[in-house]
Amino acid sequence: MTAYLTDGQSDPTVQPVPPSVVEQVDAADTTLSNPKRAVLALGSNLGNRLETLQGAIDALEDTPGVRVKAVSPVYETEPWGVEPGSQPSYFNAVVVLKTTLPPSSLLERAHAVEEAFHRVREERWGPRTIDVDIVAYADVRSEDPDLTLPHPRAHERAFVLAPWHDVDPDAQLPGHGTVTKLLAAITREGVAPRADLELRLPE
Ligand code: A4P
Ligand code: MG
Repeated sequence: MTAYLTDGQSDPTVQPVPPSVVEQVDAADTTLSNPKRAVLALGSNLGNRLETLQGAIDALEDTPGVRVKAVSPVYETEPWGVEPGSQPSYFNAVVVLKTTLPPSSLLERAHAVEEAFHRVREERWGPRTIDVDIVAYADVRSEDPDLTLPHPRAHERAFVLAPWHDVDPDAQLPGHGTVTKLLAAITREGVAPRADLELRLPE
């Protein structure tokens, strides 16, 4: 309290805070104390794939409002959706995050991480230094083409489901059931664990 204000007098320079603003601030506080769980899939098939995956994980951890809670084993996988032999193989991994960012900000951050690793978009499903996809964000469902949740192809991709299952055997893909059940229904052909490689959980 400033010395020249006597008890009972209010400072005439202070504007009352409208109730709508108080509500917004309170809602933001709830978000901060209530981080959401998000699952991201990382894929790289150009350059130093392991180094790039680790760099992307470290960059995610360096994001305010993001904590990387788990990092999966690395899988070497045949490119999906393209002519066999037309692209180098991928390294794929999954990370589990706790985040106070809303889904749209998390996607922006994912794109910023892709740009930091010089990802060039020339063709759909083209080779890339890094792809960062949001597989799931809490139990949010969205049909928005800019951010479809869960990721529209995650349920049929062993290169996403196998590493996710490794770090969270009880995981559920919203709207699709357990990852265990989804994995049992698809082939793991072309999706090989690389036990000789390891990604670090940032400290
Ligand atoms: N977008 C919509 N929903 C999401 C989401 N949940 N997460 C939008 C991330 N992005 C999402 O993505 C295209 C647009 O999708 C973006 O504008 C974004 O707003 P992109 O990363 O620019 O392009 P892309 O990755 O080539 O296209 P797409 O359709 O996302 O491809 P996928 O399905 O991610 O497939 N084979 C192996 N073995 N391993 C791989 O990792 N990855 C792909 C890419 C193909 N084959 C692969 C792998
Ligand atoms: Mg993508």
